[in-house]
Amino acid sequence: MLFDFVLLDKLRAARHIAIFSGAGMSAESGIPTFREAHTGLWAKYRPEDLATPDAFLRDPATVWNWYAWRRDFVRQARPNPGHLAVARLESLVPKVTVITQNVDGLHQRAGSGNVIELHGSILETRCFDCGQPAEDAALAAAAPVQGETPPRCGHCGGLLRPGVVWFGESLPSAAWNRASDVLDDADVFFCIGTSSLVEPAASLPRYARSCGRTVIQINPEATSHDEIAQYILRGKAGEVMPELLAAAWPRA
Ligand code: BV8
Ligand code: ZN
Repeated sequence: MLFDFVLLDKLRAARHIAIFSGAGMSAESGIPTFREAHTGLWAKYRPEDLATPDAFLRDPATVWNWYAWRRDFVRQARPNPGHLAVARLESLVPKVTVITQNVDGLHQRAGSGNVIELHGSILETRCFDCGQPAEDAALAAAAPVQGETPPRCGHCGGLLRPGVVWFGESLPSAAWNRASDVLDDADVFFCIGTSSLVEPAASLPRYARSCGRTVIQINPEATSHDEIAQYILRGKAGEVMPELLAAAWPRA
């Protein structure tokens, strides 16, 4: 892939690069995205039937087991060259902040040290009632049999739930505030592997552009963020990101 020389200069001159990522960042790690027909996680289910507090209260076993299945998927997945290139940026630029919508922890496992999880983590579990985090050991011991209700909280007996942000739930205010602060400071704002449909996260690239940041879109498909990106790199994260770093820092 050939890259615009001005873009390469901007990357080399950047003091702070923000990486806003969605499910497409983890697609090449084998984790299904949400909206791709047939393979998408939600091709078979509707989000409102699984990723909401009401869905959980209506059918805790089904929701818990869907997340338990996804958690196993995530645990077996490996960071892909896209995650590794994002992590490598930290050795090439003074500051890198990853703002991810993903709940799989793959940016951290790739070595990124400054990751904001806007939608929580599927690897964390807490009590639906008292919010107390549940330790992994307790979880493993109480792993549900298909169709049984989720494990219970050791503190109040409430049902345990995945540590993710469901639809209709507010994003963690600390995470949202940290992400919003990045918009004021980053020079370059990558938007990688997101369909830009889920709010309020999807507004971040738009805010970045309105704050005068250089916005770079990496996605094999067009999305609404194409309109606000100065650079559109049509391709897969695991292919484009390593090539972009090699072009910008050929001797690094
Ligand atoms: C909230 C965790 C306040 C759970 C997720 C306006 C303002 C505020 C709220 C709303 C609003 N409009 C609507 C809402 C409500 C709702 C919403 O956005 N609904 C949508 C469906 C319209 N938002 C909320 O409820 C949020 N809360 O706003 O709180 C509030 C409080 C009370 C009442 C009302 C409001 C909470 C949203 C968080 C939901 N939780 N995840 C879980 O994982 O199960 S969202 C989940 O879906 C993901 O985390 C992710 O964020 C999103 C999926 O989006 P993407 O990551 O973009 O993935 P997708 O599959 O869609 O796209 C993949 C892309 O990758 C594609 O473009 C594809 O082309 C590309 N791709 C594929 N392969 C590759 C690739 N790219 C690069 N390389 C590749 N190889
Ligand atoms: Zn509890």
